[in-house]
Amino acid sequence: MSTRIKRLALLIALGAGMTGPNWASEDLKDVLKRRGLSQQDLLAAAKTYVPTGKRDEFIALSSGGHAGQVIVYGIPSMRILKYIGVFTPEPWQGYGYDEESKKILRDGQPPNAKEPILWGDSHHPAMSETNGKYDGQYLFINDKANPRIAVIDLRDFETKQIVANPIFKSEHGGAFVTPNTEYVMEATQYAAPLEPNKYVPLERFNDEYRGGMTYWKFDRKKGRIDPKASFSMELPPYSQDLADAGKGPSDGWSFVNSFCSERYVGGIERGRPPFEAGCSARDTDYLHVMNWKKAEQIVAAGKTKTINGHKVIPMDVAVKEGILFLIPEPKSPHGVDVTPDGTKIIVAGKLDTHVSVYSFDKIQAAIKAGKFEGKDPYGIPIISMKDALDKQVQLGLGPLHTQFDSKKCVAYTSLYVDSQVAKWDFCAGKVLDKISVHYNIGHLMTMEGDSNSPKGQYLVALNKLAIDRFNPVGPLHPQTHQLIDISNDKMTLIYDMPIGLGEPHYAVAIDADNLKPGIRYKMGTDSRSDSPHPGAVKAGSEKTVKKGNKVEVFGTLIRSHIVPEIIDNVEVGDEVTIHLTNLERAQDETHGFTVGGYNVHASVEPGKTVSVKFKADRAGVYPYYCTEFCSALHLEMQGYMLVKPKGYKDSGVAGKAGTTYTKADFDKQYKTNIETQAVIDSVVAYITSVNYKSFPEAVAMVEDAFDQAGKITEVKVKMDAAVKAGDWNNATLWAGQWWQYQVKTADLGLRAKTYLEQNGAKKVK
Ligand code: RUQ
Ligand code: CUA
Repeated sequence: MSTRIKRLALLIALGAGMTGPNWASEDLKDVLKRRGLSQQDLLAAAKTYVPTGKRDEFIALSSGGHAGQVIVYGIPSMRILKYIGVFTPEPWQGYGYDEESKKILRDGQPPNAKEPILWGDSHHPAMSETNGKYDGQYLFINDKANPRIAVIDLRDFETKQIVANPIFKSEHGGAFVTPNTEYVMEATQYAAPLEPNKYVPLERFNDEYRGGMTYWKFDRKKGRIDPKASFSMELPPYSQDLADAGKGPSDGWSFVNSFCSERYVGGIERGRPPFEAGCSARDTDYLHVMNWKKAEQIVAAGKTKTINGHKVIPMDVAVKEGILFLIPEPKSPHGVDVTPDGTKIIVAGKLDTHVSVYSFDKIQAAIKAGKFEGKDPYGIPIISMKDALDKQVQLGLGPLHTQFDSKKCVAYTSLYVDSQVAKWDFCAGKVLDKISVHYNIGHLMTMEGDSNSPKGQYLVALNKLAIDRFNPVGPLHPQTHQLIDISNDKMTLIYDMPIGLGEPHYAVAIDADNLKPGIRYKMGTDSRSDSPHPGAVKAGSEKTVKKGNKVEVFGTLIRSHIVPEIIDNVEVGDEVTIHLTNLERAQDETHGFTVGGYNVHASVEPGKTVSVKFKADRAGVYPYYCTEFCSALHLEMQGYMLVKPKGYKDSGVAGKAGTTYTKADFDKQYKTNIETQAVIDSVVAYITSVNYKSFPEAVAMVEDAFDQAGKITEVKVKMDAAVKAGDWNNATLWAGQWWQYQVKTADLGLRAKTYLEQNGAKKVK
């Protein structure tokens, strides 16, 4: 037997349940002592540990901060599952290195940018909702620095679209969705002229600088934002901050807080007090109350102006139509959060120890009665705080954001300055509990905490500073998420998770059962557009087409070869496009692709078609290969692209490539194949001896194994023809290919066997 076969046989023997020697082992008490763990630690470990092979209850989707990505992790284990490329290139997924994803990044470039923007300041992810509940279909996230909103499809966790805001220069209050994801909201942060690249001196700040709120229309059927059906509402230059949509009784309304309603312009270098002084001079700022359902009708009635091709409801129109109101809120507020029942709006003031609970009913009553305390400089009616307020509750220093529990009236608010989370009752207006976090918490999130039916159980504190919590890794510390158990009256801290990607401002978490991601694409799919890819081909139809100076390759990938394996009709200066379809149907059988020296990379999941494109501007030999360790012969999943100099003439010097094989070589390979078949047969015998059909995972592996085995017939025909012709070279090589398919079959068979053994398959014969 060859060593490979021996190894296969050994694997099978082990799988059959050989027992090992009896090693001395520690018990729980020993481990607690050795590691200095308390009962409390043990309890926390028991609450968070997810045993090998088991899955998490909730899936968190966190902003990747400056990395412009989304981080996916499980709760309660806090194990990171994936980083999704969103606003920035993500090499593993080929995001920004293949043509389909490059287009998404290109289409999402802000109008005032010239160079491609390759970073993002992503802040707030939002889950799509149906009737106010997380439906597990889409995720949206914003970029503060370069106002953009991205759409991620949760069937494949891929970014499908980025829309650049046509009128903002900075934003913060996004992404927040309305209860049926009719709109994705995005509010400005720093006011500026709404036209792109328009110069207006700061002296005209009050008159020509503006804020705004964009309502991006989401087309659920297409799974994309429809920019043509989207619109904005012009707002005063008040540094709009965070936003939230009404729900239940307040559905149809939206809320945005603001800071710097002083409209102060700093200038330290000119001897002026800084922004921070001038922007916190007054005791109150404004909560903006906006009716988006009515705004929709106003847009339909054409009462808008157009700026950079985008419909904008001017402020005076909004005032006249009665869809825009202001309410004073305590100095420099930060969060604004609508309660799950939609009756209250909670605003926290960074510089106030209180949270202010506004009553939606009271706001509506004031609007109906036309009871206003005055107007702001832009004519927007101001409802008095007294008329809108339900209560104020003193929580602590630096309250920021609020999330909700499954228990009625229970809310959690982050206290930035105190580095604490306050658990409180917004109906009774009293504090229930407080817990310290490490350190300076920004956002917090509970499970499905933005929906109308939060699930409670866990809370994650997204802290701004880690300081001394982890092993030091230089002056830049990891970001930290802390997991808190909120299922009991008293909150308990149960896990510290460092994240080496920052700054993750906000996160959302969904019940894992509410997600239904796919495992493969329909063969030949362009995953970024969800449509059949024009470059897709079936096995056997691969081709290379050259037209003028354009070379187009229509190739395929399957364990363990790339078709074509040689691309040699390229001349310096040609534009080369390589389309690749992954022919696999098996779960997790991803292939990657790159050509050295050309900054291209593709991740090609089963069924997907991806294109890479480059200008072959240098002559030479460029190996290409599969970049995922996909199979035993992964390293052999390779090819050559040869780029000829212009007008290259072959010198005519004879050369040689490869080894020559004899009949003896062929016989040896043939013998190996026969032995391998015996191994395969024994695996098949095991699988068919148990109830494998009751295990869909095993059935899929078995089908894939038969798929691989099925390719042997064709290869054998070629081998036989070569044997007949006495062509021992090709006979040996085709016999070798037969063996490759056997190895893949055996690999899958063994995987299925292990799976069945570990999952309690029962003997049926
Ligand atoms: S907010 S600074 Cu989400 Cu607290 Cu961005
Ligand atoms: Cu395909 Cu490695």
